[in-house]
Amino acid sequence: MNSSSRAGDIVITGTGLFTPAESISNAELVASFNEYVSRYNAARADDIAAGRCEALAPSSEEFIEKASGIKSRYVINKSGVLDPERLCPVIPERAEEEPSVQCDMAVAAASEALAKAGLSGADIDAVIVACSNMQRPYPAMAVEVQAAIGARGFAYDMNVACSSATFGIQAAYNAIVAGSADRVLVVNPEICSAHLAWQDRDCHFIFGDACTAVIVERASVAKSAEQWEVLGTRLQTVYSNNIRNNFGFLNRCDESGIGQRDKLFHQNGRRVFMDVCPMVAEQITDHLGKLAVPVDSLKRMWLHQANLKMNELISRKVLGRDATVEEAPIILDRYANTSSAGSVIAFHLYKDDLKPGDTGVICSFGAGYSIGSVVVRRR
Ligand code: CO8
Repeated sequence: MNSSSRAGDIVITGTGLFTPAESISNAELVASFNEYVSRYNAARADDIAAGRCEALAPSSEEFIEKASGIKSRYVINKSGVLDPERLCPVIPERAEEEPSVQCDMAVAAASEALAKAGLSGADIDAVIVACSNMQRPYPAMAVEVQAAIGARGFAYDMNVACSSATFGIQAAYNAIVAGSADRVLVVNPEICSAHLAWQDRDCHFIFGDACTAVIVERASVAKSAEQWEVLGTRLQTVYSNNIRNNFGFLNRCDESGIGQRDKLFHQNGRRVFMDVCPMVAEQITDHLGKLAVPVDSLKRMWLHQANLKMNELISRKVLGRDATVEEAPIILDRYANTSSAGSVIAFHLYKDDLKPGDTGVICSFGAGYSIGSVVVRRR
């Protein structure tokens, strides 16, 4: 391991993406949801007629696409989600000797990132699993991934909801600056389908599953021809209950709360939209200013992928005009919101055409509230 680095010595050299094999279109989603609603209302017809119970309202493809820009989403399991009697993925538990589901996703994404960086697992000396939901509290998923790829050093899990990837990249950057690692793998295995209330029409369309991986390393040891110099990272958190999930290990200590709606993702989506967009635009603008990167030289914004209108508004505020699809690429139309993976999917899929010297920003935002920006320049 080398002594500590200065800013400018740290590069992103590889990215990877695992996309589940199955996907669900809005038409399929709405058909199964509306079947669930018909059955729910029919089973309670007398109570609904007598005003003792409220009828559920159907969902619509038109609303989903207009409100969010989402057309389909990838999921680990489709049949369980679309079964109107279940509306939850079927993901069988595995024996303790088998790799966990999140480890499998992480290794798939990491393998691509390692190959792109010209590295093997043994070259990595720190692994960070950064995502919204861990499938178990311990042993850390990151330690399992570290063993699975044959990495050295240390590993740990961290969670900052949708901002986990950028917070993970800053943690990797800091580890290299401090001299505690040379090459860090950051992976974001998001199984959002397992934390989504598919019975709730306000949010049943929002999320999908995916895993991304990023290799952050000291420039002096990097082997890859493709290098993205990290010009700077910035994080911000402001406490809010507007996006929340109360699932946790204390739930069993109060039986009255077990299985209640608040133990899955819930949000005040409109409030989130209004609160977060200005904060994100201000952070990007201020961060670029501090790094002396003129806004009109910015070639790309790889934004968190939650809502099309949010991204249009944020990029308009930053640029002072509408962004083109090249400047602010969208992947949520086919992936939906994959939490922390979203901005990295955009970076992974839409960076190859940029030239040496071109600058862009990876920016995530979500629950907490949390915002992370990573400004990169192609070498
Ligand atoms: N079909 C038809 N109508 C509907 C539907 C539907 N499916 N859903 C709602 N409606 C109705 C509403 O009832 C409402 O009717 P009315 O006007 O009569 O009251 C009307 O449509 C409008 O509803 P909304 O005001 O809710 O609609 P919006 O235009 O605000 O759109 C969105 C809703 C798309 C949710 C939007 O507000 C949004 O995207 N907000 C931003 C949210 C966001 O980015 N959240 C971040 C969450 S991610 C994160 O950080 C957490 C990580 C955890 C991940 C793991 C979990 C799974």
